[in-house]
Amino acid sequence: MSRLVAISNRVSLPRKGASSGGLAVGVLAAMRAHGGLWIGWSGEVAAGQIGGIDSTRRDRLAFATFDLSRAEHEGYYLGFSNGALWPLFHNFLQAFHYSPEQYATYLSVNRRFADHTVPLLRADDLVWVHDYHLLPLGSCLRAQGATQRLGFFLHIPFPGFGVFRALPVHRELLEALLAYDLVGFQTRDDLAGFHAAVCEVFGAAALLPDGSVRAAGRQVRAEVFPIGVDVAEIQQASAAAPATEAYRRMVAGLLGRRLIIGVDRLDYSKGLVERFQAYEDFLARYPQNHHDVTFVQIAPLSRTDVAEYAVIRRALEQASGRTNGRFADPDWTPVRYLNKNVPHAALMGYLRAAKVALVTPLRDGMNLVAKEFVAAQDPEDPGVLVLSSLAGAARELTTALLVNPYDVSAVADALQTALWMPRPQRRERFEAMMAVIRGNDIHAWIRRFLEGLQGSPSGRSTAALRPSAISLSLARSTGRSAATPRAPPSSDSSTGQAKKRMVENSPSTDPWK
Ligand code: GDG
Repeated sequence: MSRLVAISNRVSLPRKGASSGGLAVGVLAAMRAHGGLWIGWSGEVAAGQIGGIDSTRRDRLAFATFDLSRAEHEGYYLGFSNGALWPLFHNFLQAFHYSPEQYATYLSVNRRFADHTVPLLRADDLVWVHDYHLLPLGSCLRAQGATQRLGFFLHIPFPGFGVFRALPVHRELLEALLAYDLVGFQTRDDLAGFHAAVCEVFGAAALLPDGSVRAAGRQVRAEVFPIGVDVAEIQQASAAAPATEAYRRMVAGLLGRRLIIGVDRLDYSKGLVERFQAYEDFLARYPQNHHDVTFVQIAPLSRTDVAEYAVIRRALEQASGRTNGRFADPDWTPVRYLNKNVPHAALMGYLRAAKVALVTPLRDGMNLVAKEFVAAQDPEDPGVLVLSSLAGAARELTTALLVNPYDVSAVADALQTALWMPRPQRRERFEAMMAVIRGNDIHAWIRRFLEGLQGSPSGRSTAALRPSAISLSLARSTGRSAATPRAPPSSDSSTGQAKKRMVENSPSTDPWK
């Protein structure tokens, strides 16, 4: 098989016990299965001059990383990616901020990704680009002459056209996606959103009967590839967790009370405020559970530089304080709220120890925690998953207790139902979900996407294409001709000029995106 080149905003170097967020879980699994090269931002913001690319090998995998300048970090990462695309694609228009300057930086950083990538590519590489930070990367790679098969996977939802059109550059970005050979989405809802946008922007004739899109001189396949989890690894880790110190301490701290668990990056899309309200409502309306349950919410901080995240953090501190103030006794703390990163093995053990998982995002591309919770259960005595119908995972895990996360009292009722559900019913629901996540685990996801990409008609004919709107826009923003390939970056670690730095995932500095 061809070499795999994965490109994502942030490269997450494998580290023993390290936390791997949603995207990193998938990319790392693909790298481990196929070998190859992972290219992306180091996670470092350079104070002065930005260097070239840093190459390193870890666990027999190759990584090529580079730093961002402060202006790039602000405009591309905090600004357009996480201040415009993330909220918009999750239907949070109140948090959506658009700035043409940030968009220009987003485009120029995408071009820098291409600058670093093109010199490293081999003729028959399969290139797999991940997520919303890099929507126009395919177009940038093509503009620099890349003829390899290019695939793109969107980990987050694709919005309906009524929302997507609020982005002033929606047409340009949609057209940029056509530079790929294969575009993948988490659910059929996301694919439908993409198709709707294609029909609105390019006309209904652009949508072919098999779901491919033909427009702007390109043809691209578009399909659904729901991401999965490593079921076997989670089963092993969760079963072995009782031997770990972290697990023993957590369980000892429960004093025999039943555990309700939530695990989420601290993000407004995860519905944490509403979840805390639901738990408070549950304690108020079902007092028979007092002293018998503990709700542990693990919520490591993320994107702390984006204003909306500071707001949500304060709201959660208030909500947990209010619930504990209202219901706690000297010998019972109803909510334990941790802004901490828990090691993976212990986390899988916590999931197994829990009687109920509250996975109630207001919007989520998939939500791996829901699948991890199912995989981690003891098949003889499984816990119950309370799952938001607005998470992509709800499309597959249909025997979870599905809830609307905005309906706080309904979530409280579901929690009560889950805690008192008889074992035969729990097993029946669990077995149905297990069959789904086994049949579509992380390995199946990787295999299906890469087979799809390998089978795509190659992008070799692109030389004949007219420059796309995006390459013209890039040219405008940098004063360069769209048709002129850019010289590879001069500084490379192989020449010894690049500054060498070991990059680690710091648990407190956004290991995910
Ligand atoms: C994006 C999309 C999509 C969380 N806390 C800790 C920890 N985690 C791990 C979980 C899980 C991952 O992080 C989170 O994945 P999610 O899927 O829940 O959410 P996002 O990070 O928003 O991921 C999402 C995903 O990409 C994949 O396509 O499902 O919809 O938003 O694996 O276990 N891991 C450790 N300690 C923690 O404290 N070790």
